[in-house]
Amino acid sequence: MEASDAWNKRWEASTLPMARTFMEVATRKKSLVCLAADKYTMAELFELLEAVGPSIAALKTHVDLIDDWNMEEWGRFCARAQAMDLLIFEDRKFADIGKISRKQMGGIYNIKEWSDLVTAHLISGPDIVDGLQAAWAEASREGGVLLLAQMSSRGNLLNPEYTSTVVEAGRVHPGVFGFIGNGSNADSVRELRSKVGEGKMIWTPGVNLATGDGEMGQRYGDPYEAVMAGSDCIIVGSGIHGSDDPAAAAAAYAEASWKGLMER
Ligand code: 5BU
Repeated sequence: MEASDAWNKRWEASTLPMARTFMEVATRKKSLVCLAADKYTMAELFELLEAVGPSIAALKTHVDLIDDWNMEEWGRFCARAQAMDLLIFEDRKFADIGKISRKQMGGIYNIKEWSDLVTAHLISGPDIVDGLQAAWAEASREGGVLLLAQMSSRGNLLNPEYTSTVVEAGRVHPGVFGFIGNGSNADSVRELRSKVGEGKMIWTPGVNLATGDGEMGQRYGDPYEAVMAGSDCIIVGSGIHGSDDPAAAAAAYAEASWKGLMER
């Protein structure tokens, strides 16, 4: 199947090349799954990637969680992810002013050199997106920013009015790849999609085949429901890496997400 057929309006309306790249990868792999690779050693990360790589379309990292992180091994890890046809997404949740966020793309982790996507809060204003884009430009690379319009955790402060403000600013910004939405609640995703329109991605954490409450305030909704409500990518961590059989779990999430896209 061609990505343009699978994604229809989203394909037509997308403004960022990276969004089309994602839609192509997802179509090749019949998966709208982004793995939240929340592991604490490089060996565990490599093992997880080998097991689930074929069933996922993107790899979400928290580079600062890893006890034995070093640039050499990280470079090999990213190269392996690219060879497995994955986008690399550092969930850094940048929030500072534009010039500092730009510099935080460098430093010891040098995120600008290997990330295709990063998350940011818009709390400091729209210049954060320009700062992050300037960092990728310095590295002669392209990237996309996912703005946090909603969160999955209970009691978060991103109320509907805040969500609307983020979407209004982000939907017209060429550096914005899309928005993070609350995958634990299909109605929230639907509401977010109505605000966003067709032109930007919505990616949703807080997704698990076992719905309900998770650890420390996390909440979970169903992957198929999230896609039906307008999510373009389900971000799944413990549902995959916490399973006894991560490869089989990843395949199950891929199937649920792809079914959602086909029916949507
Ligand atoms: P889980 O194991 O599927 O609960 O992991 C969820 C991941 O998504 C984890 O890496 C979080 O940092 C990330 N996340 C989230 O859970 N909720 C949010 O609102 C945002 C990110 Br933004």
